[in-house]
Amino acid sequence: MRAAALRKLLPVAGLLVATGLLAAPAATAQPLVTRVVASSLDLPQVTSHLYSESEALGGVGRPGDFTFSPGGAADEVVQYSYSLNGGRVFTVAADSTGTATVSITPDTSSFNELAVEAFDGAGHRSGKSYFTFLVARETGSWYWSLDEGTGDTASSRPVDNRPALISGSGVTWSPEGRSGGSANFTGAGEFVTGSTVLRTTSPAGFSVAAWVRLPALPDGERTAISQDGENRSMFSLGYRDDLNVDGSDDGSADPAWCFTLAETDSAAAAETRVCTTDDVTPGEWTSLTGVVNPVTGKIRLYVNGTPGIGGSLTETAGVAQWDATGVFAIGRGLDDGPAGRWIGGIDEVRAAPRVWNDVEINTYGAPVTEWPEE
Ligand SMILES: [Ca+2]
Ligand SMILES: [Ca+2]
Repeated sequence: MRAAALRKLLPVAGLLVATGLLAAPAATAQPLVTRVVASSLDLPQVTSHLYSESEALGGVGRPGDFTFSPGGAADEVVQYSYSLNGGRVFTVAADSTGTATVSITPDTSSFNELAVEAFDGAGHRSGKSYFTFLVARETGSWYWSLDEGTGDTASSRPVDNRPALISGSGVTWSPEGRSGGSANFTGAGEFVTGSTVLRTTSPAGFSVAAWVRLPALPDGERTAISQDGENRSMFSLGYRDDLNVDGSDDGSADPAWCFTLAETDSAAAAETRVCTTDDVTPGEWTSLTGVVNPVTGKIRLYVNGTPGIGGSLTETAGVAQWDATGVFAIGRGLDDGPAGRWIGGIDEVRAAPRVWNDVEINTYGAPVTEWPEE
């Protein structure tokens, strides 16, 4: 039946329902293809923790939570139907407040359209709300192999529009690293990009990772990777020896891997941090992965992959509280000037504008397997 013809019939169908000559759809039934009840509910509201109507976020295959709520305060919604991009129609029951949250995985980048309709217990329906959101293409991740071996620039992949240039002194290339070549630092210089890499307050969160090697445990805080604000690194991933991490009452600080977030862009800012004393071994290549997840409200530090493969996971409540609009640095932090310059090796640096899953963390961060000799 053509839509125009259907619309002409709708008032008639509504009259039939009102007079009991035609049954209204049951609350738990699949929504009918033909509209038999005139709209009497307001269009439902649709929000998402991750996806946005104005900014490309997430990615194809990246599930996001979507919350449906009644359009009108008096609407007693018991069920929603929804479909993505005109595909299969699903239903979900509303809770006692008339809201429902579902996980939906976009199947295409750029524009996606979610159609949502509300139903009450009397079989009234709202008509469809359309939530159009933008899904990011998988090009917003950055990788610096540090394989160059010569010159003063580390190029980025998959596109080289965030090359990192050497500044300061004491930065040299090494033909050996975790994979291919790497960079060595003496605590006097670093690599910096020409512009910002991550939007640190993105609702999709972010993941940053580096393979690091400390020939000897250095003094003080040492930052492998960070992103600048005006005065302070918004995050820094690296080594510290100024915190009592092991939880005992010994009162003494411990050598530790840490992922640190500054709560404001000031030199004296309070910090949210996760640290571990696991696998702090001089001379060993070690993978550090820091993850900021705004959906769970937690920050995490993984060392040598997830616990599922023998790695270490430490987490705490925390979110990125401000946008760091400065450069991305490899080999230093920022704290009222360059701070915590690295002394040792860094390799295979990555930055992703989303939360890595366990497979990605382990693909990146699993230690090189050393088979026992027979
Ligand atoms: Ca490398
Ligand atoms: Ca201690």
